[in-house]
Amino acid sequence: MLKSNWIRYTIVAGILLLFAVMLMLMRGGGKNAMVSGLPNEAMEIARSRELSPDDVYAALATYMPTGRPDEYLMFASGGHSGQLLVIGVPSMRLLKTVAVFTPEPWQGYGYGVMENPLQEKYPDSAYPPADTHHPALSETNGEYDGEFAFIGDKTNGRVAVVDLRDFETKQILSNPVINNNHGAAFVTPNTEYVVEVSQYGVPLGNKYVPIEKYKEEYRGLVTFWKFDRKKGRLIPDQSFSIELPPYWQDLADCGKLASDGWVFINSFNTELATGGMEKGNPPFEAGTAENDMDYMHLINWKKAEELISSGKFQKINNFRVISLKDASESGVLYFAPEPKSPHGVDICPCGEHIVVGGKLDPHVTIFGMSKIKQAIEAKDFEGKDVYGVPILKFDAAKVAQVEVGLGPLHTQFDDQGYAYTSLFLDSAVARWSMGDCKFKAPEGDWKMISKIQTHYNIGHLAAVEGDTVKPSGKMLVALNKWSMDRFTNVGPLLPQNLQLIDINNTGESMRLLYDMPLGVGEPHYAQIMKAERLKAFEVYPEIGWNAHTQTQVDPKFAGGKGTVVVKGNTVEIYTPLIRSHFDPEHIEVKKGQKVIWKLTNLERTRDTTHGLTVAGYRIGASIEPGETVTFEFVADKEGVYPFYCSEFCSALHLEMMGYLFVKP
Ligand code: RUQ
Ligand code: CUA
Repeated sequence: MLKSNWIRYTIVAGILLLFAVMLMLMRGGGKNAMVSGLPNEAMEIARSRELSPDDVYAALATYMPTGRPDEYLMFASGGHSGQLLVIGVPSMRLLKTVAVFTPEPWQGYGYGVMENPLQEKYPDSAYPPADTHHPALSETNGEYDGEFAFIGDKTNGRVAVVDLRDFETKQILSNPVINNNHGAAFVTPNTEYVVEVSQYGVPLGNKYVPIEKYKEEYRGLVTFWKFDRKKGRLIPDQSFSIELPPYWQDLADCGKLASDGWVFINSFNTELATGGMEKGNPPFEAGTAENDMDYMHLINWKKAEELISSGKFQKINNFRVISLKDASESGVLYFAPEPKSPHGVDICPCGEHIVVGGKLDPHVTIFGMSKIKQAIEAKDFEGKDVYGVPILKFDAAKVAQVEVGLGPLHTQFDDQGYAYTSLFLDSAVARWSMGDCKFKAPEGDWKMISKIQTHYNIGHLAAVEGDTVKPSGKMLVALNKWSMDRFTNVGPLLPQNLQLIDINNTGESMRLLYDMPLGVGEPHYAQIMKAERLKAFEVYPEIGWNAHTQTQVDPKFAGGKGTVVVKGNTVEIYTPLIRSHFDPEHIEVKKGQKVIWKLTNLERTRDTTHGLTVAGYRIGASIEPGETVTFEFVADKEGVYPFYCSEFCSALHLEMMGYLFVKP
């Protein structure tokens, strides 16, 4: 064992030497000392740190020299933090926390800046806690286009829009019909719609109905939020929902190519369990797990659009909703039986196969879109559920089942015809081959191939562009719920563990490359995009830029001179910012006056952000090069309040300050 390790060390040392020589050649010479010294030094480090050859391989595969950007970007849910995290892959460096549902002081989000949706929606600063689950990158023809990201908040049934030109949240919408979600957000192949699916059955429209009427009056819901790419906004007036039975709808995926026009949603609790263990009823965990089969919901959203345009909808809280009856009678909604308490549903790259992980079943079940369409055409139903929804025969929709292990949840795909399913109970990733699919593996059969252990309790996994029409393969990240013994103990609340796994070498087993602890909340899902797809601003395009509308506003503020205009009881202040002063530096108002304060960053150099905080007032801003931000507040506390630039922007940054005088 030891001996073979040393043989592998020698190989690694050889590779390092080769690297060094290549580096030297690329640099046209270089310093001989570095080249001849490197392998020995590296060997010494490997020896003294007791690194195995696998460790050295992993280090080489993930290390990013300074100044070299990552090839991929992972957009991960920030879980309870309510935010969206941007992580470089393969280095697993956290690049940004995009403030979405929760205030964020550095970005000045939720601290009085008028130009953001949090301020718009919660002017009283009473922000509800969020629980983000599923980020979705915008797509064009089923590929990520690098323009927008969407993310769902499970707790409150909200969906948000992030513009990837500046990585800022532009819109937050609460579902008007239902107050929780889970299957959100998912996008259709051209981002026509952002899909949001409810989780727990409730009375529609936020009213009280006793639980005894669960079957009659509680419902599930899927909402299709129309996305206007030009405006960068979801448009409620052009959106609609479809009423669903009060089974608990779970994850969803949008069809593409062969299945374009369809959305697939898993469900459990087809038992219609209503819980109440304190009253002697079976608890939810038992009541929802009695049936051997639940129902995958097949939704034809193009048909649904036709119903909407022919006026076949009702309005709930002024939002268009297609009734369950209309949906099941007019070909919008079908069911296909799916094994026991399923969780994830994922569509293969060509759109033909729909993969379901039944969390209480050791198989993934693969359904075929052609078979489903034929069965619907032939009306080959086994019957209807209690709400009148036609149910396809299992065998008429199913293509194959692959036994992958315990607790299969979610599936991703690579470019070689392999699928990867997370196994929660096994704490592992299963790699299996795709059979009769356009993306079929060399094995040519639906077959289990190999497994890799993860640490621990994996939920989602994300492969590079692994849920698009063109997966890239190469790497995947396991998003583990527990980290247990992986890191230094930082108290009973432990970080989650994101593990980077090399899936490049299909001939060999998968390799674990990197553990990234994440201590901000549970990142449920993530998507990994090629970084080259991004077209982010380096600085805002014009001076006087409103980041919320992405337009230049009020060019008069671009002039660069500070002004104060008093109109009755309102004081309007225009403050340009440039290294290293505010203009004006003295702002005098009378107690009780309303202040409208606009600040513009005149800088055109990258990264010259100025900040603003004001003592005593709940104000915080990040004013990026070119940006204009606005505050409106009543100066209701008399006194002398220093305000200062909160970004270390220059050597005289500490001098970049002023006073707000609130006179009696
Ligand atoms: S899910 S519990 Cu995406 Cu597996 Cu939310
Ligand atoms: Cu501007 Cu510090």
